Amino acid sequence: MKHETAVMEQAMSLRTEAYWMPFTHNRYFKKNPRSRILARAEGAYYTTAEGARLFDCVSGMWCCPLGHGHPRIAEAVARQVKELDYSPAFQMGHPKIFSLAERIVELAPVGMGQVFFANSGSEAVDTALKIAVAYHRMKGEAARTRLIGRERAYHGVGIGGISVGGIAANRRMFAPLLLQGVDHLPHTYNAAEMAFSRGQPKWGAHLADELERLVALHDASTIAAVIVEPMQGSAGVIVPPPGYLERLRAICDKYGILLVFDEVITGFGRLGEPFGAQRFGVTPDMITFAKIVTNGVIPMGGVIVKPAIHDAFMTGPEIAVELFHGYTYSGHPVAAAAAHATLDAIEEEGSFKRARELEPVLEQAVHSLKGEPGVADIRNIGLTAAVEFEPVKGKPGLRALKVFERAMEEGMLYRFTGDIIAMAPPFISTQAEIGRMVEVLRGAIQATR
Ligand code: PXG
Repeated sequence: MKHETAVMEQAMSLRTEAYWMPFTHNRYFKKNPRSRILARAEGAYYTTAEGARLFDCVSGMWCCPLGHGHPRIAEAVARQVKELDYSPAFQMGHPKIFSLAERIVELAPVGMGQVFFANSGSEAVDTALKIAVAYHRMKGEAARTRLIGRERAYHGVGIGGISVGGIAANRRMFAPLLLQGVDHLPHTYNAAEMAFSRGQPKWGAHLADELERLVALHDASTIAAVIVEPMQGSAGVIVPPPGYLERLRAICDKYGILLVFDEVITGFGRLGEPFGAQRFGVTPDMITFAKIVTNGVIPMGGVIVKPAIHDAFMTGPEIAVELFHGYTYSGHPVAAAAAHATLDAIEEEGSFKRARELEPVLEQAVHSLKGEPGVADIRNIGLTAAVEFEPVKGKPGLRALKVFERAMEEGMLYRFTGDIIAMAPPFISTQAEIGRMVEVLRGAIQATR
């Protein structure tokens, strides 16, 4: 109890000046930080420094679906820190990272072969883009350097990631740094055609044919890779129409272009299957992952590749480094221990099945918000959903911010971006908790109309 009080007191006597917060309205936040300071977490709930209990509607930031303070993961991490806290990542190894790579390949769609480790989604994406360009060069096609992303995509904040990404605010400040030779597919969202769709919207598969247009424009011999999120999470749960990813796959095959799925959000169960690739039945050439792989407890990311990509590098003298890329913390032993424990827990708790079971519960509940004031669209797939509002005139983003703040007073921590509220509840949620998550949202929508 003494410790408990100390945690709370420390949180309440904050000096906020020195900390420059990421992706945050710093000045607004620091005017009244108290209600947004988290002191503790357990299971599907946070406790704020003021002692309020918040249901974790987005599993941290999409990364903690097994719940906070998971004993198995906590023990594995504590044990690992004592056993082997750090091991050099280059030219040395430790057992857990080899076995983890094997486990991740087993979970991945059939046909994947190796894993390259990084520490975040952003690093995973930049790693995948580098591997794509280098792969073609290894194969004697050094002119294949062009990368194709998609509008509204979020691929993290590295230079590569913002270049293939499609969120204007993340790009315009840094325009001179963006990679040359990048093009974008159109996003697949069209409110008139698909508003209030449940799961995959029917309309939009033809938008994949835009890739044919880009190939005609640039010539296939200049294009290295196409990268897409199978489901766009950050943009507010934009779900691919049936046939869309399949067509991207077919066009990439036709022209020898690598297809990368950025599964930082969709990897490890969010869509009820290990990866989005399995959910949608399309196998890419590379998969990036992060977040759920360690249940968010220790940072880890990585890229899963097909053996043909890996093997293309395994030429030249045996004593030469094959890929001049990697991070001090690639395959960190504590992250590896956290990931093993997470995968153990996923197996033991049947987490993917649980996400599949809860999917219709969430779908049913969230679509009941249709008709509430200002609700412009509702989207869902797997254990994730988004509610989009008509913006307040001249003040984009204000509506969702008000709903977010109101709901926090009622014990719900959603994510908001623009005028969208996103939900991605923990796999350990009960049906009643999901019901309440949506009912509190309804109340907040009505109260802030
Ligand atoms: N790719 C995808 C598809 C992502 O969603 C990243 C890369 C970057 O990962 P790192 O670990 O570098 O942040 C992401 C991250 C949100 C939200 O609420 C989404 C992300 C991060 C923070 C918030 O939508 N996605």
